Amino acid sequence: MPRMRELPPLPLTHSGEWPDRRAELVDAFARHVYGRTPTGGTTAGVEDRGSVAVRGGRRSDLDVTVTGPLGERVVPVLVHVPEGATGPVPVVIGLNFAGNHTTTPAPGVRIHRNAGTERGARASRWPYEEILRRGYAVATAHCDDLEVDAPGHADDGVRGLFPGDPADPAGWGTIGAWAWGLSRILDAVAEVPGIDPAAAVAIGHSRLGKAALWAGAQDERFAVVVSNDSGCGGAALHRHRGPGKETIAAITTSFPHWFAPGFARYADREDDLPVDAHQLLALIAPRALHVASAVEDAWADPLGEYLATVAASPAYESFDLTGTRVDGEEPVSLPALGERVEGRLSYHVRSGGHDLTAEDWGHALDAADGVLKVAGPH
Ligand code: GTR
Repeated sequence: MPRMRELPPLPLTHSGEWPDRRAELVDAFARHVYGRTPTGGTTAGVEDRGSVAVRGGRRSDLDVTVTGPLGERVVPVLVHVPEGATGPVPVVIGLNFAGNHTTTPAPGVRIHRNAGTERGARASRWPYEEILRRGYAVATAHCDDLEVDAPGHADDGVRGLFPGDPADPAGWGTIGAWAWGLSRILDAVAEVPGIDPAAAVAIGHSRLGKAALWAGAQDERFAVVVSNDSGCGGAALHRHRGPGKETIAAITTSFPHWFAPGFARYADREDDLPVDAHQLLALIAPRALHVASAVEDAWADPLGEYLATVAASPAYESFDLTGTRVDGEEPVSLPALGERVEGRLSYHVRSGGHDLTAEDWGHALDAADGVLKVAGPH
């Protein structure tokens, strides 16, 4: 059996036509995969609940009020800003899985949800001191504060702020809600002194990496997008037949709430899906994109993620930028472990399994350094 069926084409044209082609492709991903993000939502207010000095910077605990036509919701956002910068700094925005208090052992951070997960339990995924040293601010919110990650929460999360028909096959899912939330956090950090909202990086691991890609695809204010082990429904090609990888049948059975209801139609029919991951990656062009894999993370299909970057590269080349494709040839294996394949679209695969590590952050910030004006390291 061939390793991969032919991929749907990139809508490659003269780069001047890209805005129109881009809009059509965003619409195709909305229709078939994530559902349509409604318009009319805003960030209505940002309240600082307390700022303290931390090593290398300042930490602020914000309440961000997001609104839609049916109401509003308050989302706690934890922001770290480096000290001593002479001008506004770039900001990395990413959601976390278990609560803002799990991203740092610092005792002052509010416990809003998941009191059961200890302070600092996920701190290895948020190396704040090093991020600050590199000259970046960083903002995070608990994904459940936007919408709880389980079926049946469409009404009590941010989707509940908008009218919608739950039976609509192209209605948005939880990934769409999280992506919308990333854009609202970008609105909010634009109000934080010392942050440059024109230098924003969307980052996410795994299911939250899917959300970062979809946020970056829709919201061109994100100058850089980082996908970490996002896998199926993220950076991995559905049409790549990787051993032990997650399929559309598996993901829509375990996590039916993540996607547009109509996505499940493509279970065991990946070759019929009108879009594939390389087109999602191309939607970030000509902005910077970094895709990260872990070699033992077969479920996320590292080779399928790498091949997606190669197949997305022509979109970058049409802007005279480089992707990960070399000499127009399709690679058959992964690049060397731990080395970033550099380009405006870049890639790395590291040793180890499914996680967001300091090594991943290092490569991600290297990729961002290439396009943003960064004052660090301090
Ligand atoms: C898995 C899921 C993946 C990935 C992962 C995660 O259970 O099948 O798609 O998102 O969770 O978020 O860690």
